Amino acid sequence: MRRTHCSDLSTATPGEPVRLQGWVHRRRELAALTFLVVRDRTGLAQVVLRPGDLPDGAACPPEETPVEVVGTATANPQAPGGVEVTSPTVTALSEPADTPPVELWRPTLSASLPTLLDHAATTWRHPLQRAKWELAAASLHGFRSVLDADGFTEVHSPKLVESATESGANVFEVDYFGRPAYLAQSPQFYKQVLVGVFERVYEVGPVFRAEPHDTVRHLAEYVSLDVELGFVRDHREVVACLREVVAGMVAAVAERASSAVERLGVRLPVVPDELPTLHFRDALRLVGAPDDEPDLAPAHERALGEWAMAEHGSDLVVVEGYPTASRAFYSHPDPDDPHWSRSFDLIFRGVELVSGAQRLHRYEDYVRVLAERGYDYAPFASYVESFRRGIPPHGGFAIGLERWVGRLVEAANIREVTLFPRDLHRLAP
Ligand code: AMO
Repeated sequence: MRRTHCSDLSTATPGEPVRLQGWVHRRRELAALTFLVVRDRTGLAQVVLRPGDLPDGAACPPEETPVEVVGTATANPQAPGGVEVTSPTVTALSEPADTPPVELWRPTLSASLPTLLDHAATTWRHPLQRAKWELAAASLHGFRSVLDADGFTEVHSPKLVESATESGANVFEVDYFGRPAYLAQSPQFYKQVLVGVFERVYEVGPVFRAEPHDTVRHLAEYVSLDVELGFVRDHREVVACLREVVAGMVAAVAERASSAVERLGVRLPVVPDELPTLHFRDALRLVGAPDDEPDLAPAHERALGEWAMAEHGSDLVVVEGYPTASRAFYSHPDPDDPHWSRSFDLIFRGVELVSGAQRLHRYEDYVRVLAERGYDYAPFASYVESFRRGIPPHGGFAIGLERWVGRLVEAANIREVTLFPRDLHRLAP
């Protein structure tokens, strides 16, 4: 007999035999009846046991037991979807040794964040938890679809590398056959040199940051959605690509994760044709920060998010032209005033979601900038040497997946939307 998924039970013909597989979501034992709510990946279904449905002496399986239920589809207006399973044979497929750490059948999870995280393998089963990752999965689909349709090639780059890419301090060092290596902070160098092969590349993968701070928006490992494209005139072309990608992610969430959107009450952002854009200099003025501030603080980003909503009705705002000295060495300076760079950040609901830039593409510029910044050439040699073989003007960006989902659901803490977060204190589960 074919498996019926819980969400399809409502379309079963009354009297039809059905076979469900899932977990016991809730068991309610009344005087004459026992109600089992079975949960599978598609939803919930009600099973009704009457005396005699269980073999003599057998107990009804407790919550979170994986079960197979074979029974009869029966119309009942009070059941979810109007159909329930009656006269069932319930077979436990494995016997949980423990009761769940939190009651997963309750409509909302009332456990503290540490409890949710300590028991993540179980607590992610809750429909509201699962829904968050459904947003992530749909977003990834949208990200890939837009880029696949636009001539990009998906790549995978090494995660064991010989130099830091973003800043010297925040790297995890590992022993690589007796010499030091690092866990990649980003695929930055590889995506740039692969522009020399494929013109347009993207990568979805884990990156590692030895973040010394305990904040609600930093993880020690996160999923980076990296994009790099060749033959660009300036960073504005890169921002235009970013706009399409974000619009595609929102569209995919709306289309593929509509029930998660509904369950979580997600307010999907409207992505304007032209993203509101401010120069860094003007952004500082707008938030009342001193002119010589090298970067935007989280409070500034929050204020810019409020400004974008008040002035443009937009959840998104681009800040471009950060000071060259405060961006990574590979950022392209503004040719009209090299104090500023052709870099940008995208702020989503008051939090930095994306960093990007046009990059340097000439070998001599890399050699000069590394010397100016006092960096040792050797760890960068293989990357920089690639620029001697003809890499076109290019640029790109990276989106932090967990930040994206975090802002979509307006979570207070990035850990709420991360399957198995890694941070200063957490290495398990
Ligand atoms: P950056 O370091 O700004 O840029 O990172 C890009 C985006 O990644 C996310 N992010 C993080 N998410 C969770 N925890 C962290 N510790 C963390 N750090 C960063 C943010 C951020 O905007 N190579 C450049 C990108 C590029 O220019 O293409 C880079 O990695 O959403």
